[in-house]
Amino acid sequence: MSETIVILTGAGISAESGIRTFRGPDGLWEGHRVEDVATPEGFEADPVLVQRFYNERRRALLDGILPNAAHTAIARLQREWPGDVLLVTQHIDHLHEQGGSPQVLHMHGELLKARCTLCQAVQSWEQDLSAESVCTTCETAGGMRPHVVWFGEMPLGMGEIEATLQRADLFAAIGTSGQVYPAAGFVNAAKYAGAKTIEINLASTGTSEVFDEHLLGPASEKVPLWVDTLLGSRKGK
Ligand code: BV8
Repeated sequence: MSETIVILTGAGISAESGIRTFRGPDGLWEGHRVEDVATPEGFEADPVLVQRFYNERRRALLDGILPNAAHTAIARLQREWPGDVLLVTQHIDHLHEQGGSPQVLHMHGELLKARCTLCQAVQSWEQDLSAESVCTTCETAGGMRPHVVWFGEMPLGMGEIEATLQRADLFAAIGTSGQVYPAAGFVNAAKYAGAKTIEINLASTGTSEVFDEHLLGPASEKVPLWVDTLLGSRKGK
């Protein structure tokens, strides 16, 4: 029976595509901590500010940002690995899909989707969002928000993630600082299930000591090497 792999990616996988990470040197947005803007309270208090935070990121994402070699290498692993591969991303961009991934679980939602708080419909959305935006399902304005999981909100797909971690043989965390939960706890669940664990990152993180292995360097360089090694090891079997 082929091994099950769970991959968790974070903002670091898209850094070389030109998308700023959250906690790097430039990790603030207009002087705001993301934890203050990306919250239901923040949206309640200043919806125009929070919509602007996402409108600017959505516009930037749609303005020529392309996947990098890390995204395309993960897509190759998903296509060629004989066992199950569950790709979970904390990031809200669509670069895994653009890089060819056949499956992506966006546990923190998606920048290119909007949700109507009046009828709960989730819809693709590439324009700016505002209080005037009209839901394509209930055709009502005033209830549209980014389909993004804010701090204090329940991440998406947790049932599938937890069930797959329990049968994982290999867990890889790529480009994440391991500071946001529950994602940061996935490595412990994987280890508990007996999985081998690897961290691929530019630098060590707060959870580095939990991992069995580390690949230190840029994702666009290290992830293709890691995938080649994994697939090469299969060829011999
Ligand atoms: C929840 C969407 C419960 C929005 C995001 C105290 C202790 C423990 C937990 C908590 C606590 N207080 C509050 C909590 C819970 C909270 C939390 O974890 N807070 C943190 C700040 C302490 N978590 C939550 O609220 C979560 N929900 O717990 O719900 C619940 C239960 C029942 C019912 C209801 C609720 C929800 C969290 C989701 C928040 N939303 N994103 C948006 O994007 O605007 S999180 C946000 O951070 C992004 O998704 C981002 O991806 C994510 C994690 O950050 P990283 O991806 O790791 O990015 P970061 O910049 O930090 O790091 C980048 C890494 O890449 C670095 O390590 C760097 O070295 C590396 N890197 C850089 N360049 C490269 C590279 N690596 C390789 N190559 C490179 N080139």
